Amino acid sequence: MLVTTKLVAITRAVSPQIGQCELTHLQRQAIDIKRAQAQHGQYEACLAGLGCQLHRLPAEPDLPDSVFVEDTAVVLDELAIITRPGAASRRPETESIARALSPFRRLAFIQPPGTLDGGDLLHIGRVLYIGLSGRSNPVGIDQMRELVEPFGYQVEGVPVAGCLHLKSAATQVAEDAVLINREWVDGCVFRGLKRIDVYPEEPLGANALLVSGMVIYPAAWPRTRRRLEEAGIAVQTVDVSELAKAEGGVTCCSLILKEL
Ligand code: CIR
Repeated sequence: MLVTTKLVAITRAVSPQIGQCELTHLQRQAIDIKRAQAQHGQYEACLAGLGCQLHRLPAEPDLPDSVFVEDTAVVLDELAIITRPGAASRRPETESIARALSPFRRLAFIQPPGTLDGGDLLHIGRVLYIGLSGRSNPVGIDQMRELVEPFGYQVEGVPVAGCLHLKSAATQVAEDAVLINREWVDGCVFRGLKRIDVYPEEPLGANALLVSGMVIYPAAWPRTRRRLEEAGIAVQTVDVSELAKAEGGVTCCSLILKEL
């Protein structure tokens, strides 16, 4: 009998205040809200097309970065960990995410002084690579380790430099492969996995979202896309240029979980 896993994707509508988002490595540029909303809608349609059941949360008008739901939680089969985002302005985003996740998983919480952004967590098999970034601190990583080790996960703290999160620098693009910008993270961290380098002129191209065997990938990085395709990886592109002005990528706009 063929058993297919059902996936749920939690997303949140773009805040009309997204223009006031946190920015670390980018200069502020005007964001066209209508366009950002349309791009977000296409991203959601892409997830639905790949079989995800969408669980769409309403916009949080007072929380500019709240479309980037990935940063607020880490969802494993065994439990969901509600994070404590590194940027104080983003901490109120977690309350509604905890509510949305509670029907699906037992919840645990990162506690002060720990900080952790979901964008720093790369989950491959039984290993959780966690970026030591400007957003996630060693206390947050230690708390994660304590929460997940009883379930047989191994936690590896990974220094990242020059970018926002670990998943700005490396993401999984196949069962045995990562897409990586080695300027921002040491490639040796992923020994044992195939490493596909971003095209040098596309440093922001390492953020890809693997869903049901398909990689959702920004249209902005065609030369890196070609590298993925040459490696035999199926890619579906989305235009997320307005969300990218808020320093968001394709992983950050959803929380994807197995329906158990
Ligand atoms: C922030 O700085 O927190 C937001 N403007 C962007 C967050 C993007 N999150 C992600 O890639 N996981």
